[in-house]
Amino acid sequence: MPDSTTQHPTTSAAGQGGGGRFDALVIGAGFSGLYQLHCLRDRLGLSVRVLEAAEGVGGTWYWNRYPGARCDSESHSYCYSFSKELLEEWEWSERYPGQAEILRYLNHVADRFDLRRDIRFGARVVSAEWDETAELWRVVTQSGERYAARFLITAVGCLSAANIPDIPGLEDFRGRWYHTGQWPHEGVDFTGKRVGMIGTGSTGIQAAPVIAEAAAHLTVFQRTANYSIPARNAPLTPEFKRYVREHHAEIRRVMHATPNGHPFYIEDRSVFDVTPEERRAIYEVAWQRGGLQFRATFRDLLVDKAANDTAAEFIRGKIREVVKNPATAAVLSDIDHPFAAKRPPIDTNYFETFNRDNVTLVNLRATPIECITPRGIRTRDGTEYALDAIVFATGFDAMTGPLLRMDIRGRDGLPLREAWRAGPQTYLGLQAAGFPNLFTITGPGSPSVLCNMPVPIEQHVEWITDCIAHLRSRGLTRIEATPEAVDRWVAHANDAANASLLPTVPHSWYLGANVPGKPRVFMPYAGGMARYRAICAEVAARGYEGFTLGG
Ligand code: NA7
Repeated sequence: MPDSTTQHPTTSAAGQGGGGRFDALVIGAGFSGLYQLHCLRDRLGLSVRVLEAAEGVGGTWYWNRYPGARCDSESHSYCYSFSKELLEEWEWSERYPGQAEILRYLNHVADRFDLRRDIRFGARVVSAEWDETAELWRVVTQSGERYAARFLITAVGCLSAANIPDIPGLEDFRGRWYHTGQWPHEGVDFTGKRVGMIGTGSTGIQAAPVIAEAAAHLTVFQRTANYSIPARNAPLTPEFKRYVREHHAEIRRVMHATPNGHPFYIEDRSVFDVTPEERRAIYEVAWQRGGLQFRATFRDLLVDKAANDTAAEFIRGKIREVVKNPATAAVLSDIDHPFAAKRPPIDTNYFETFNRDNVTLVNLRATPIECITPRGIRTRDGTEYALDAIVFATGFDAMTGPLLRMDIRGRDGLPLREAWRAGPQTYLGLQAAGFPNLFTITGPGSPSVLCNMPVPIEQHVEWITDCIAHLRSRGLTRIEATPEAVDRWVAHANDAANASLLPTVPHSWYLGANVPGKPRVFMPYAGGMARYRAICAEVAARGYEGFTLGG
């Protein structure tokens, strides 16, 4: 039912005044939050307030301004598809969109759909508590503003809580230090500086070549060696731009049919259907073509270790070919996990960077970091690396971090931190039992980070919108996942993960292993986006099976 007491505080083009009561509150104004606002306000006619900690829209792309920041999804697939006009009027310039271009795109979306007037910027949510009597979520921001709403939707992203490792001595470091996910907006000039970078995940692999070009010297501190495929980024040709303009519907069809939401199919052949020579030729073509499509060359790369070994060995061979110093090549190619079982990076000149005179690789497996000193970083063998700046490319408290950093309390005051003490437990990644009317876009248990993100985001947002419309059309005020449905989903998600090689990597952030003390639970749903979409549609068609509806 529409809430008759809902207020509509005064609006302004620059954002909203503080506090108030709404039909729905959305936390975050990135890809998810912007579209959720559009759907609830413009399709359902709800009063909605988006609470955003930053001073602008963009989410991930607002914060991650580190050198080389770029999306690993191809630009023609890394955008919304809900509006034909939006698809037709926006043209990407490069094969992979850079951070600045994506931020321009999201600002364009905010303006085009007149979204800013319902977003409160500079509003970091610190707590949200379910008021059972009033059937309202009561939300408080850092500055003490109070909000209330029947529905609360978190659009906080999966990779927004920075992970800064607790290395002794950081507070005494005399230089400057940065986390890639909290990069200064004015940029950082590394000219003439000695820079140390910790971390060789997707971020470090993007940043190292760009930092090395500016800095006097770059020292890369590698704990776990990583695979990377050349991105082969380039400006889009007029022909490709025309192809995209003329094939929007077809491109979306492919994206919706594939497990990862990318605009290409996974080849339906086994590694062992072809001869070793044919296989090598296939890998070579994929290597030259570049990008995540390398992973799609065979259907069994992510389920059969022996199949995966052939891709892994091919890439190790490439690293040894590219990197001239054999000792450095050995450290870079000494990779201890199956290819793509951790998030597979793609790069521009990453391995080539180690051929530069001003770049040094430190193998932390041989000599771990002991401490940070006032002058730099000291490793356990006593070597001190003198540095002017340290870059932490050390990733995020992924998926649960952004949710658990807020104090969310459900029925009977149950803290989400308690409910998820042994790891996140959700139904469809969208709801937790005991937290009525709380929806988590790309929450743990949804396909999220295993996909090209706009695909699950649009699906979740539309499903949530349809669900709220369903409740309102029947005069219902609440929906809550049942504990049984949560248990069944957790078991199904575990089975899906265990059918792949993904949970076999002990130090993966998919498992929460990068954050000390975090429960080791495989968090994203590995059953594939297309299958997930079908399951969600069936749940809705059966009257929201697995949820209790009331009011
Ligand atoms: P990732 O993929 O979590 O990578 C973080 C890197 O930092 C990784 O190499 C870690 O090594 C390393 N790390 C983390 N803590 C430490 C400490 N204490 N000492 C040394 N090295 C450390 O984060 P990214 O930002 O690169 O990527 C996150 C996602 O953003 C990416 O997958 C895309 O989806 C976009 P480890 O492997 O744990 O040994």
